[in-house]
Amino acid sequence: MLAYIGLGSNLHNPSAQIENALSALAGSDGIELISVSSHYKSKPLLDMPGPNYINAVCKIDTTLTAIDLLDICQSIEDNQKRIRKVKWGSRTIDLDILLYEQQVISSDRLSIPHPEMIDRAFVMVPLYEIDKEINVPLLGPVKKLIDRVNKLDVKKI
Ligand code: A4P
Ligand code: MG
Repeated sequence: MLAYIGLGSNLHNPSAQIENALSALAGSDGIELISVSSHYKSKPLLDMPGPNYINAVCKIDTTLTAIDLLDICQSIEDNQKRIRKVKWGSRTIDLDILLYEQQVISSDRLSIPHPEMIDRAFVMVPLYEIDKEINVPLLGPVKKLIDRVNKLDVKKI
């Protein structure tokens, strides 16, 4: 199954946190890392207090189900000492499953496509960088959706 994962960090050397999480994903059973975007810098959403974020998106090929993939993502977050305090608060690492094939999933633990992805430049710009031909189920081709976000909100680093 092809899946796309968004990575974000704004604490404790964010670029290193992202590289670390990518290595952990690549080293997980049932996951093959296919491609990774550049790193992008942006301000916290809604002008929340805290340092700037670094974000990236990766494409994987996986034999895991979406829920098993979420378990892996959350264990990587835990290993990198992510502490969940405030919704949208600063974090060492956040892994969001953006897309899982063309599946639409809506359960207690999982919403795919990730509900806010299409409004976030820090997701759509790196996603478009690595794959210009994909479709977001129910919402349409990334090629069109990319025009919804302000590309100036993110800076490639
Ligand atoms: N969950 C549901 N669907 C998914 C999915 N597709 N992928 C559930 C991953 N998790 C999913 O997530 C809470 C719960 O969402 C999980 O238990 C899982 O079952 P969380 O990461 O523990 O909590 P959170 O941080 O409060 O929520 P979330 O949704 O990850 O936060 P956001 O909306 O991603 O916002 N600004 C910039 N510039 N860059 C950023 O990356 N990130 C955030 C976090 C805020 N501002 C930002 C950035
Ligand atoms: Mg998350």
